[in-house]
Amino acid sequence: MKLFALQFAAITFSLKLNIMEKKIIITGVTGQDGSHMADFLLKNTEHTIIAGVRRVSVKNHENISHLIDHPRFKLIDLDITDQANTEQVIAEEKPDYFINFAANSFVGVSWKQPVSHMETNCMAVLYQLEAIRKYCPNCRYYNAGSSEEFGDIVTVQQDENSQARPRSPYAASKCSARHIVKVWRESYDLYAVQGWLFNHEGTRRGEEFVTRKITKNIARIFNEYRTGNEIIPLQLGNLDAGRDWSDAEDFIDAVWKMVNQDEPKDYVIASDETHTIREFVEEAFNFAGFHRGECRWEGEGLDEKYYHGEHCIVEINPEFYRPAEVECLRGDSTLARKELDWERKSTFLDLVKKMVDNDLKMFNA
Ligand code: NDP
Ligand code: GDR
Repeated sequence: MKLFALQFAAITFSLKLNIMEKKIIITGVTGQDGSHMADFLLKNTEHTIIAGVRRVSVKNHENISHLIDHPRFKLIDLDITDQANTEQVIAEEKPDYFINFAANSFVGVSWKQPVSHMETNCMAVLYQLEAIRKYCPNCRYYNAGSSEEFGDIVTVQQDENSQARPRSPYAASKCSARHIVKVWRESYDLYAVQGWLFNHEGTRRGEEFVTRKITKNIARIFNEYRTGNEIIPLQLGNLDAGRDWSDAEDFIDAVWKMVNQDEPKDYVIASDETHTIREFVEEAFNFAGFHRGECRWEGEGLDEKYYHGEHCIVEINPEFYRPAEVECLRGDSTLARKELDWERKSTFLDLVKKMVDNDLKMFNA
């Protein structure tokens, strides 16, 4: 009787902490968010991670190399654009959760590859939900939505009721996926959600995204100064676009909370602040020792340049402008803070400093 009571108490405790072992498929683990989610779940739960990766000729496992030998981390082949592959994986694994971070995630290239964006960011979601409906309808499903869906905004802050006004093939694909998630949720009573996550960055951010491009190039320029080599300026596009930036690590538990509510619901996750690319540049150079008082902007439009003393350190290259721009974004995460009891930990300046410090260290390692 005593043993039974002890066992019962242990089970209740496990349920409370959500530490009963479950099977979680995560896609996009080689990328920023998927790798952080795998770290978070291995650290905070007893669940097994089934990490779906597509075959590539040269392995790009930098973000997950520390997890490869973990006993609860299993790599499987999964190309999310392949319906047969998706169905076979879901039928075989019957996961308790499916967290879909895989995507063609670079907005800038989506005008050049619109079909592949639609296939990866939208059709893949349909394949996943259809397979879940057939083989494991109790699986909790998350698809990564985006603030880009709000596009040419009509309100200062964007929340769960803001209109979808996409400005790129990427954003259109995320809006289409959102409709699919909603229809499958309502038609088949699935637990399926798609959060609107605003920009989130960090030391695992891809190098073509503007924040990482800035901090990596600052490390290079810092080194050119140090070694007395020619200073090659960093080339950027639109400096005056505004983004709502956060630290990616702060968003992971918001996603986990989103898939663990009583009822499925979509939330905005954001810092609720806007900063321009220009501000990011100034703060990042400042942290690297190119102090604001020693730097100045000169010129206008495509001729604008940022100088440190006599050295040009930033110039404009029209190649990095987009056919249509999302000029400004600023989230309103009131609902998530209230209902998910979620709070970000890092400020904008914490994020800039963390990225600069990391890249300076990496460059000079
Ligand atoms: P990343 O670009 O860092 O990672 C994308 C991942 O998707 C990579 O692991 C990539 O694998 C994988 N992938 C792409 N195509 C396929 C495919 N056909 N089959 C299997 N895997 C594939 O993105 P983030 O981590 O930054 O973003 C995660 C998700 O969140 C994306 O859906 C993105 O659109 C969305 N999002 C991101 C925001 C951000 O600010 N970071 C904000 C809002 C939404 P591989 O390594 O093989 O290329
Ligand atoms: P975004 O991120 O398009 O917001 O999508 P990105 O960092 O690419 O661009 C942000 C803003 O910076 C301007 N910009 C430049 N951008 C890049 N990449 N390179 C440049 O040289 C440059 N110069 C200026 C852009 O015009 C833009 O206004 C990211 C991705 O993670 C998406 O997957 C995600 O959905 C959204 O954030 C929310």
